[in-house]
Amino acid sequence: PSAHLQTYAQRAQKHANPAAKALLETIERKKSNLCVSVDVTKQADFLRIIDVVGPYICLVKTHIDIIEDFDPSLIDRLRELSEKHDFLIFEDRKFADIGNTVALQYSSGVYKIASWSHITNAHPVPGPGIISGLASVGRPLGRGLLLLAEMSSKGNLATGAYTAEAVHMARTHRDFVVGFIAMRRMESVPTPDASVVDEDEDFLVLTPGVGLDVKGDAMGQQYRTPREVVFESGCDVIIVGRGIYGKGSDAEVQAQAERYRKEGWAAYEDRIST
Ligand code: 5FU
Repeated sequence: PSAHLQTYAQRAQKHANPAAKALLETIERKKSNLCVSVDVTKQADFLRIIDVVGPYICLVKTHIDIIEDFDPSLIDRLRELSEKHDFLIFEDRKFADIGNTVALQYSSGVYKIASWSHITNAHPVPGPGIISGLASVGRPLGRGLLLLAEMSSKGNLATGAYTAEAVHMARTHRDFVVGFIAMRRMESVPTPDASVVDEDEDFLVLTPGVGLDVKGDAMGQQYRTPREVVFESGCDVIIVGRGIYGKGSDAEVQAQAERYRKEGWAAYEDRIST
């Protein structure tokens, strides 16, 4: 059967990439396909929110460059929380330059992303050299890469032939590209070279633009429900930001995390039982 009709545990066994395997195993163990995006600008808020939502998530998504009072000890605290609560880390860096530059951006600078982020992502716009550059740093560390094949925002250009080329690039770099940021499954996307098609293809699909209470924001974000994303569109992980951390008190943030975890998991259970 197609990957999205198998259990996360079954799929974990087929993945050779350590980050993809660990993510699938964590999802199964915690019964959570929820990734929380913690888009706040102060270290203290960042750590407090992650400690509150930690029990309910498989993955935390960061934009480390929005933290105003960043210092390297934040990474130690983040690592401690990831061990305490058993989740992985995804820096949503959206690399988008030539291979040589992204290798430096990934390994070096203030953030040294490759040293702590199990998964990161890249725009395919520069061509396959971006994968080679990131892989030269990330593969020896057991990291995984997601390509942005689609986006959630209104009017985005990642559609049609661009999406198909992104999928093709992933199919030709399976050792490091473990999946996509996309709004639906990508198996049926036609590839320009049929020789790279694998009947057992199993790319992870992580999907932002998830919300239960509102349909969008004032800057083009568009939300769908966990059921639309996981059950109807076959995606693997729901990424929720303001719908969870934007709710005020710790108790309310915790309640929202549990709510999205439950919704996402029920949608998955219904999907694999159909
Ligand atoms: F690749 C993408 C995309 O297509 N849409 C997104 O919204 C990434 N995102 C990220 O997911 C975005 O940068 C935010 O960090 C997060 C969504 O946050 P929200 O508060 O749930 O809208």
